[in-house]
Amino acid sequence: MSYNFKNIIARKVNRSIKNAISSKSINPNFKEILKEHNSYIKAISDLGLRINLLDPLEEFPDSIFVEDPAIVYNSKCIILNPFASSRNGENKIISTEIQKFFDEIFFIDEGFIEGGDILNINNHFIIGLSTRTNKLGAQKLSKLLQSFGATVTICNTPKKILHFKSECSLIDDDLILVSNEMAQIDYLKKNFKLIELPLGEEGAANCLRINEKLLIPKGFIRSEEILSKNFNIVKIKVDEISKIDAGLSCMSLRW
Ligand code: CIR
Repeated sequence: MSYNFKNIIARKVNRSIKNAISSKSINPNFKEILKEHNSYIKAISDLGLRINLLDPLEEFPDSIFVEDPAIVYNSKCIILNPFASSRNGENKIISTEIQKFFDEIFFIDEGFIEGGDILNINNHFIIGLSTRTNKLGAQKLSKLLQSFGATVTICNTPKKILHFKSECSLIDDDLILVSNEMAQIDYLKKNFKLIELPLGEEGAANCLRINEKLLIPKGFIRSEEILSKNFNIVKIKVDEISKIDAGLSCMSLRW
């Protein structure tokens, strides 16, 4: 299952995170981010997963979002190619840091593609074209994943959404949690069961299913009510992290 995990890689928080990319032009507070990151790591550790923490990278303000420069599929690691110029370089560094965890490492070095645009559902992948992921990057990754036996569909990410997964998450075998805007995507409507969250609670659609638990961002009362009916939820505060357009999935690589 795409949500059964034993390990994560995360990166310790860098002080330069105050200069991370923010569509709202907000400089987040280092100490607040640190608190939120610590609770995130603790929550995942409490679930019994092994936590592999990489050193902070001061020269890359957004580098705690390790989901973007790499993905893991069937114990293989694929190093991606981030589009954001202040992030392009995280991929090279992480590729050397993670060698000890994987037998095989592959590279996408043509086109641009970030992990936030890749949704894995068992042996299937949805890649969302976005301002960070272009056709060439998506096609190159598609070809590689297909050579591993996976199937891939390339979709468009709605215009105002940063990454495909900013507003959707796999929360059960064929069940995807979506915001209202993501719920309009024909491919998702036709092929999956969807739970659509109420307008105004888009941020809650970036959840993280890990084994029997569903990590959800704190503060989305109506989403919490909906999800707690069928899921064993764990609430995690991400108020400061969300100021730099990030959420629960971005802060780890899982396998
Ligand atoms: C960025 O703009 O790249 C970061 N501030 C946020 C990255 C969020 N990553 C993700 O959703 N996978």
